[in-house]
Amino acid sequence: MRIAILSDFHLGYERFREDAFFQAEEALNKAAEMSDALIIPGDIFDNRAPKPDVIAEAINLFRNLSRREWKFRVSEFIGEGKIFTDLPIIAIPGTHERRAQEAADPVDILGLAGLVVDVSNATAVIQGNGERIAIRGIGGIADDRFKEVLEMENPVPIDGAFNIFMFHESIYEMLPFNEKFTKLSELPKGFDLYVSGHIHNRVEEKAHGKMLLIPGSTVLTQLKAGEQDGKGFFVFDTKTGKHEFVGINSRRFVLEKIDIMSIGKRSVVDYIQERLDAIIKSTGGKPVIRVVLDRKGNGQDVAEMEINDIPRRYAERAIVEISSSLVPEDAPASASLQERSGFENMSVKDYGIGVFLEKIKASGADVGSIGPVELLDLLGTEGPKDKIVKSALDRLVG
Ligand SMILES: [Mn+2]
Repeated sequence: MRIAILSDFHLGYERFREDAFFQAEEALNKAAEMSDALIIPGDIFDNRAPKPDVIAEAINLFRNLSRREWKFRVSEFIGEGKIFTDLPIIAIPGTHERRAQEAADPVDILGLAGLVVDVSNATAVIQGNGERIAIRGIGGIADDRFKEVLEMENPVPIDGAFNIFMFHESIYEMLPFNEKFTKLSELPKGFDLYVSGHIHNRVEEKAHGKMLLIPGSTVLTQLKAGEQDGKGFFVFDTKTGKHEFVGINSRRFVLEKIDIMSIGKRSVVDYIQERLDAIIKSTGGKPVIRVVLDRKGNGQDVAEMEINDIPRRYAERAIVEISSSLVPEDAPASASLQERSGFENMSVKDYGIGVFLEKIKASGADVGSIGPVELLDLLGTEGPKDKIVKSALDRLVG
């Protein structure tokens, strides 16, 4: 069976709203043409409470897929929840969609509408052609709780099937700046293929000797070095064990570092524009170009006003951002370099959670079994405030 792995569409992402939709559409349609099943490891939506028009967009996308002639269907569902379709389109919510445990998240809506099979905490089996493919999912949760949930749920493969473990989490080997992140060796054993979302650049790794595939997002979000590769998805063939990456027509991102010292006597403005022209020519379309000026040299007379005017001048052809490198003249040891790259790699939400955790720790408050991250989620739930506070208190002291 050919399994397509697509992730992190971020439908409704404000900055590139149209890109998010059209690139997800292209990826889904292309993947459906090429494969027998689609598995989506989280962050279909950018937000846990998407606006109605974003939900409508998503329903349109998935309804088109549901009308295709799928050769194989979901034949078994083991675990929590219910399914309302047997389409071989299997998904979990990611961290962007996460809500308090009992609350419905937007992937639940797609599940209830019979457009996807939600394996947040369940296994779906697709049967056909003498093969059984079992997909065990765990929806995105806070990084500091993942190991605990793995212990509690103890996901195990099913006998006589090709077993896929699907999750949505930070992995230490890819993001080596927080000891709490799960290490490859800590993933549950015995699966034939591991699949995750969350990381927005493409990753091909091994876990317990088997492939771990992370396709990356289908839309630009973080604008960091890893997002310079084109976007797309994986197709994995369970018969041969081989996989391929299939590109989509996505807006390109280029990170251009310019060391002002190296330009010599030439005009900085001219040099930047030459680079921009060359990049636009090579990427096609209207790329996002982030220029980082390293001003360590500082000896040059830099025409600041003219530099600041470049993005406007290129507005028709590219989305240009120009900033100065934050590396101080006497850049300190590598430890703080690591810290900086850690911060670069972190989403605003993860950073916020980190701050909340520190504050709670410092206050000495005991948040017991609920854990600070779920408490934060619960307090952020929409609804009558007295009810939310009461249920938070119940979880804290009850
Ligand atoms: Mn994401």
